[in-house]
Amino acid sequence: MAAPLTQFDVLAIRREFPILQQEVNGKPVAFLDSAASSQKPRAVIDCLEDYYRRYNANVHRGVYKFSEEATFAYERARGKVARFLGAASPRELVFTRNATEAVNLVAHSWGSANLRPGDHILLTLMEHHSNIVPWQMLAARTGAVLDYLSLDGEGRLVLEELDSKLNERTRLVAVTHQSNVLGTINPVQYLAERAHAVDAKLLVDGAQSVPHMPVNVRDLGCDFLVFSGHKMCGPTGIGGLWARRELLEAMPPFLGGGSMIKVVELDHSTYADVPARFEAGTPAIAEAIALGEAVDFLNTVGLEPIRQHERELLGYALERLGELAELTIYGPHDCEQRGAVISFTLQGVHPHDVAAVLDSDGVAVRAGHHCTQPLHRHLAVPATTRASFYIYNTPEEVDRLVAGLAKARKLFA
Ligand code: C6P
Repeated sequence: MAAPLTQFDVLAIRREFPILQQEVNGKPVAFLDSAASSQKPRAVIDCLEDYYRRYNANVHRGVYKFSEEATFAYERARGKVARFLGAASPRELVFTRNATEAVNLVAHSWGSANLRPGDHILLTLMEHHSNIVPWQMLAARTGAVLDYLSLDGEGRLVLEELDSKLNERTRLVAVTHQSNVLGTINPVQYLAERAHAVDAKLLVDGAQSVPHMPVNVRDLGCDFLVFSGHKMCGPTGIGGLWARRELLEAMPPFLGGGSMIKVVELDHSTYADVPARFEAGTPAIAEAIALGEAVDFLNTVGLEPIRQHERELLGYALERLGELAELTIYGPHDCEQRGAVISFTLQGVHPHDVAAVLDSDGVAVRAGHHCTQPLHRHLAVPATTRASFYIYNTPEEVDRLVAGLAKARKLFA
């Protein structure tokens, strides 16, 4: 029996997503892979089309009508996203291609300018490769040293380790706000306090939190926050870096080229003010504008109701999945400590086979290491199957997930 959801018209929201009106393998699609990339509402799709049909032109260059309109819409989108994150000013928001590019921007620019041999960067075992590999590359360039906070049996950070792993050599703590595998929501405010107590900076990977819960950078107390538009109802190819203004202003450019300069001489250049300094070349104009539209959409529904809806779905899913004896579920048991991402293994069935059986019933999930090989090594499994929920998912879809898993178990038993 499906559990009713309170005060959240999920069916009305679903109708805003054209792709969800389709059938897959003869069944209505149950899209349970929003942690990889979310679906897009009609307003976002229309916004992209409107730009190309009505005022397509480059930004910050032309004085003609299309270009002025495009520039206005692009900068208005920056303002919307900045407000959405609680930034003090739109100038603190740099558009990037995605969260990955934003981490690389910080590693190249801030990292190369501030890290010395022997300095420490503290990560955690649950990080996505995007929040590991750029720091490994930075460590190789600078002689800095990486360290990792470990996890307890429920996939939560072992915070006691901060006493020994945070010290006067620590320059940066880089941590995911919400794990894309375990769902664990990390205590970012506390980590900010602890990092600042040793004069280190805190970078928060908000790829999995910004789409799903209210995120306010000033409340979090972090120094950098990265995110991806495609996971929050926006297009692919657009994301961002929020950084404290004084940090951003002190950072050297990452990529050189057009739009990021003041004056170019033959042998040197001076650079534009932030955020233009970090947006070399023609940006993803339509995508940025449509990300602003996605933010409007999320604000209309409300981030608190979205979190509440997902918490209820998560609770229901954990309860129903708990009925399957052969299933191992990873991550915290308490819904307050996790987001609506559930990774699991089904005894005797390969995670990819589980996903294939679910797909045959129109249920889309992801299988693999989810770009978290160190975490999967820690969990001692090569891969997991992952169901992740968003604004448009229903309890009926949870029921179909559970039925599909029972079917997979039977098929492979
Ligand atoms: N995780 C997933 O299926 P990009 O690719 O730059 O938009 O996002 C990278 C990223 C960074 N941090 C976290 C916590 C993430 O979950 C992701 C993307 C997807 O879990 C694709 S691997």
